Formats: sequence, C-alpha cells, structure tokens
Amino acid sequence: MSSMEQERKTVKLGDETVQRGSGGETHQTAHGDVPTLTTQQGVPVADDQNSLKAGARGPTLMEDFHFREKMFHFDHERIPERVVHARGYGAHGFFELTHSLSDITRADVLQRVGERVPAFVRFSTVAGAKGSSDLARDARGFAVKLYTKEGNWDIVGNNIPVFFIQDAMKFPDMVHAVKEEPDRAFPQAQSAHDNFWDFISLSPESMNMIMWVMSDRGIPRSFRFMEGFAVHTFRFVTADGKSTYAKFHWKPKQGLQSVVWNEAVKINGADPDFHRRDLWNAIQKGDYPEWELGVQLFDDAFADSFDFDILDATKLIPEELVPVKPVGRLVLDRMVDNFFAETEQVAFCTQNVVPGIDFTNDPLLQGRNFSYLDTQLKRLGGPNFTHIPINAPKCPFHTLQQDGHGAMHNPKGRVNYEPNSWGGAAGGPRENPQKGYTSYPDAIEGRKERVRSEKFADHYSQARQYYISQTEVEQTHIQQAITFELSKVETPAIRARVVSHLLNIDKGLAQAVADGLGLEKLPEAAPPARAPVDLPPSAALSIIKNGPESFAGRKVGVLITNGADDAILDALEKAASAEKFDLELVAPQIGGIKTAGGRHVPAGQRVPGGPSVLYDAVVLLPSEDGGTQLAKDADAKDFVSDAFAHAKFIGYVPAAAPLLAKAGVTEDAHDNGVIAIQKATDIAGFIKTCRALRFWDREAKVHAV
Ligand code: HDE
Repeated sequence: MSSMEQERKTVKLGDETVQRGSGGETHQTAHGDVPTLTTQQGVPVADDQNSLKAGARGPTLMEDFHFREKMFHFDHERIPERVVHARGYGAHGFFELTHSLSDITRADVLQRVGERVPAFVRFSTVAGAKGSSDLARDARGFAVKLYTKEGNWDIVGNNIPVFFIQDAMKFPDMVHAVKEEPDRAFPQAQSAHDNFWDFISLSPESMNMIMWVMSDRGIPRSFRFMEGFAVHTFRFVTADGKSTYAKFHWKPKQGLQSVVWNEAVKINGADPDFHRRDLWNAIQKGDYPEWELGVQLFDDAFADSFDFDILDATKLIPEELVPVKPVGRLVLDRMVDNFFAETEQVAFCTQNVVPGIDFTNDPLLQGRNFSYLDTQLKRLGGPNFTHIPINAPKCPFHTLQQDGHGAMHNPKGRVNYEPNSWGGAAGGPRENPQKGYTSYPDAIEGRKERVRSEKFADHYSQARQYYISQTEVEQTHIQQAITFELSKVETPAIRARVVSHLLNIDKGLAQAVADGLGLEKLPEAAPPARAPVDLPPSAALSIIKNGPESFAGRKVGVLITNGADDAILDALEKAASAEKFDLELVAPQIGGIKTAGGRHVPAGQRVPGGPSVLYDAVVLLPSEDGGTQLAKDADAKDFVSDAFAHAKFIGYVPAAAPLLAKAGVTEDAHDNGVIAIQKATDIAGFIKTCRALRFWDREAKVHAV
C-alpha cells in the first residue's frame, strides 16, 4: 500500500457503504441509517475530513468546491448583533383570550374568549453584547409577537413600565452613554461608569427609571418571575371608530422574584447563562411559564385630569388609579429548534399593529416606529426579512412587493401592480376598505417646533412614589445599588450631581447614598423644572409585596455526601414533586453519592460547580463523616456562608453543624431562617417556610458597611 493510500485509510470514518448520487437521501453506516451529507447544491459529499490537494503534502486545489462552499459559508455566519438588546433568549407559546374586549376594539385576537393564537417571546438585557452575562443590572426586554388572524401584532416591551427619556431624539445619546466607553471599550454590560451617570445626572427625566433599574427589578431571578410592560399609551379602536387609551401589562403567574446584588455578581461567574438555562429547563420539563395580559383602559377625560401626560414614557399610571383588567394568558411551551434561525432573526417592530390597535403621539413611540424597521434592514440584510419563517405572518398574506435580497414570496402570475384591468384572481390582491387597517383620525394641529410639552416637566414625583412604595429591605437595596454604581464613577462631581437629584426624591435616600460614598457634605438639591408633589404609595410597585404563593418553579440545592439520610432525601424528593420545585444535589463527585441505605443517587453539580447562588434555598444533608469533610472544604464553606449572607433559608441536619460553624454560622448566629431538620417529617415545614423566598430580617445583620 502506498503511503498516500495508507493516510487516506486512517482518516476515513467508520465502514460506510455510501450510495453514490444519493443527495438528500439516507445511507447505511456503523451509526445506522443516516442522512447523506451534501453541499448546498445537493451534491453528495464523499469526504468531509480532507481538502482536495495536489499530493498528500501538496497545496489545496481551488477546484475543491466543497471546501470553498463550506469555508465561504462559515466566513459569513455572523450578522450584526442588535445595537441594543443584543443578548436575548426566545421561546414559542400561545396567547389565549380570557375576557373579550369586543366593546373596546375591533382587534380580531381580542374578540372570542378561549381562542388561541401562536406567540413568540424574546427576553433580553439592553446594554450588553450578545455574549454578555445574564445577571447584569439592567432593564430586561420583554418582546412579544402575536401571530393573529389579521397579521402580526408586536408588543415590544420591557420589564419596567417607564423609560429613561421622553423623546426618541435622545435615544442614541442614552445608549452611547450606557454602553462601554468608546476609547477603552469597557465596562461591558454595566451602567456603573462615568459616562452613564454623567448623562443621567444631566437628564433629570431619567430619575423615575433610575429608581426602577437600581431596585431589584434590575436583577431578576428569572425571566419567568418578572412583569412585562409596553410602556407607552396605545389606543384601542372599535369598528365604528371609538377610541380608548390602553396600557399593556404582563403579570407572571409564578409571582415576582429577584436576586440580591452580591448574588448577581457571583451568578455571572458561576453560570453566565443563568436566565437562559432557567427558561430552557423549565420549558423542557413541562413547567410552562405563564403571564396574564392586563390592560389599563382610560379616556380623554382621565388623560386630561391626570397629573402627568399620558404621552410621557417616563411616567406610569398607578394601578390604584386605573386598575389592570385581565384580558388573556400567554403561555410559553416550546423552545426554538434553532437559536439563530428563530431567536436571532426574529424582528420586532413597534409599528406591527393590527386593525383595532393604534398609536398615540408619545414622542418616544413615534421615534421607535421609525427605528425598528430601519434597524432590521441593516441587521437582516434586506427588505425581505418578513420572509424568514419566524417573522412571517401565519395568516394568509398577499402583497405586490417583489425582489430584493432573499425574495421567497414574489407574487405569482402576471400582475405585480395595481390598479390593473385584470379581473378575479388574475388581477391579484386588492385593498379592502371594510377589513383593512384604518388609522384613528386623531385631529392634529400645531406649529412645527422642537419643544417638550410643559406637562412632561415633573421628573421627581413618580420616582418618589416608587421609592416610598418599597419595603424597607427594597429601599435599602436601592440605596446600596446607587452607592455601588456611583462608587465605580471616577469623577466626584458626577457622584455629587446624582445626589443632588436624589434630594428631590427622598432625603433619606440621598443621605444614605451620600454616607455610603463618603461625601463630606450634601450638595444643594438640583433645581426642579416643576416642584415635585407627594403621591400615595402603590403596593403594585414592590416585588416583595407581590411574591409567589407557593415554592413552585424554584430550586433547592442539597449539599450531600455519601451516607446521607435516606428518609430525609426521600421526603425532599416527594415535596419537590408535590410542590413542583426543582431539587439539585451538590456532591463531592459528579458521579453522585450512596445514601446510608445504599441507594446510588447521581449529583447535578460537583461542589465547586454548584455554589449556593444558583439556588433559591439550600439543604445541608451530609453524613457525620461527610459533615466533617465538608467543613474542611473552601467551596462548601462558601456555599453555606453565601446562602446565609444572601438571606436564604438553610435547612440542615445535625451532621452539618461543623460546616455551619466553619462558615461563620455558629449557634448564636442561627435565626429563624436557619432550620434544623431532625427527621423526614420536618421537610414539610421547611418547604412551607421557603415560600417566603428569603429571610429578609437577616439581611441588615450581615451588612456592616
Ligand atoms: Fe427599543 N430598540 N428602542 N425600546 N427595544 C430595539 O430594535 C429603540 C425602547 C425594546 O428582542 C432595536 O430589533 C428606540 C423602549 C426591546 O428583538 C432598535 C427607542 C422599550 C427590544 C430599538 C427605544 C424598548 C428593542 C435594536 C427610543 C420598552 C428587543 C434591535 C425611542 C418599551 C427586541 C431591534 C428583540 C430593540 C430602538 C426604546 C424595548 C434599535 C429608538 C422604551 C424589548 O430598533
């Protein structure tokens, strides 16, 4: 055998009997009946391991069309990432109407109770690049595409009901300021830097949104545990032209939940895909997350009497003033088949509305209506991005548009224009004044001018309302978050300027931040454009006041060793399936452990890979020997001390006492959140306690600085 033949033989995979000319078909291999690999032209490929060369050690030949096509395609795999909301994660599901709005809107999707339409949702962070980590402090995108029978309706919202700015003109500035600084290209996915706070401190209109992002809303525990809001005021319009204003809310059936900042920082290292993995796992195991769509409905009389302008996206309408009326439910029940094809290529546009839904003159919304279509042209490479299946309507559609890059749906037949004199189907699609979209005939009058409405000028009252609506724990988190961020700001004048705004929101907040920063004296309060007023607190604005009723959908980490108590483990497993939470065993080896009774149980994580920040509550379940061993391990010690510092509920068997002590949780530090588990029957009580999610009373005691 020549050396060349020998070389070829060693690189061949398996003993394949390839059927020549079987492009797109299957053939027999050692792996069974498999599809035949082909080029994009459908030509079957014989060898995918070696390029075509002039001799075994010779140059690669240009005529190797398979190599050329493979490399050409690879070289062009990337498309520009989204300029904002680059990091996102999507899932399919459906929207089902539970309350008809037929008296308010002609929107087909909102007529018949019980009817479902397909939905696609993409959650995202705003500032970070596509590869940034999930637990950045940031707003979260909550973009919903409903494939209705009268076209696609996109509700492109966030998990926060207000925004930083009032006029789209400022969006590029705001985004430039928050993203990495252009000379040094850092920090990534963080607002804790000079440029962001410089811009914010010079833009008092951002103060309400600042309260929200600096609160726990900026670090959600899961996409499943956050609300969504369309932010702007939209319009519903009936067939006979009656208009009602509407604000859209998505409320998670799972309740609200966030993490604490120190936990977020550590999650980013332990699992940068924490939110992605959480959604993936939940949907894969059939625990489908669900949100209720609610609407706040109001008319011009309310709009005129409201303290703020309903066109101002930095303001919300408190639920106590206009209640949220339930309309339907959104369920996510299927992950994508392919991330790029669906999640990356999905194109949301605020202007994707259906008959019966209309816009208002909110200057942020008006700007968005321009921006989204424009950005898709760049990102998806041409005007035919609606031909990509994830963006295509699921109802019949007929346009007279044609050609362009990637045209898949050119009109059939002779006609590609209108009017034409061909009758029937040969004449192509025609407009339909009865069914077609008509814009609400809002009377517009005015001079062309670059101005901001006077009614937009109160920047502090709602920020104050948000702050006073929080529990004490949540207020402390806001103080700490602003102090943290400003401590990363290098320019003292910017720090002081932010505090000068906080003085208009809440004196206690301003003082706490000033103390945290070590400001020698409080600055003067920033002169408000309009004097703030005192608004009543609104319970809907707090996360802790709107937590879950059960422990369902949460995750318990069990630190376990060989020789663990069978009955307690068994009780935990039973509780997990009854209450529908996850149990993950964290053991010295990933292969798992043998219980005292000899049962082999595989582990979900090895101790160094399963820090307690990945769990909502923890149980320490070692054997006597295991407890002594774990007490000597730094990762096990961190597991416990972090769980304690993050105010988590800790269940422990007596054998874990040495580990607890080593982690600084000595007997005298035990509180009502550190719960002894003596026997299997104690598990029920422990899980019941866990429904509160955290033992917040502990928090103040573990933070001395
Ligand atoms: Fe966006 N925004 N935005 N935005 N936005 C984009 O569109 C823009 C705003 C939101 O998962 C971009 O396809 C302007 C508010 C979400 O694919 C871009 C203004 C809210 C997503 C754009 C805003 C949002 C985007 C970038 C101020 C909450 C991700 C890529 C006038 C109500 C959608 C893209 C997805 C994405 C522009 C402000 C939500 C450039 C000009 C307010 C959830 O078109």
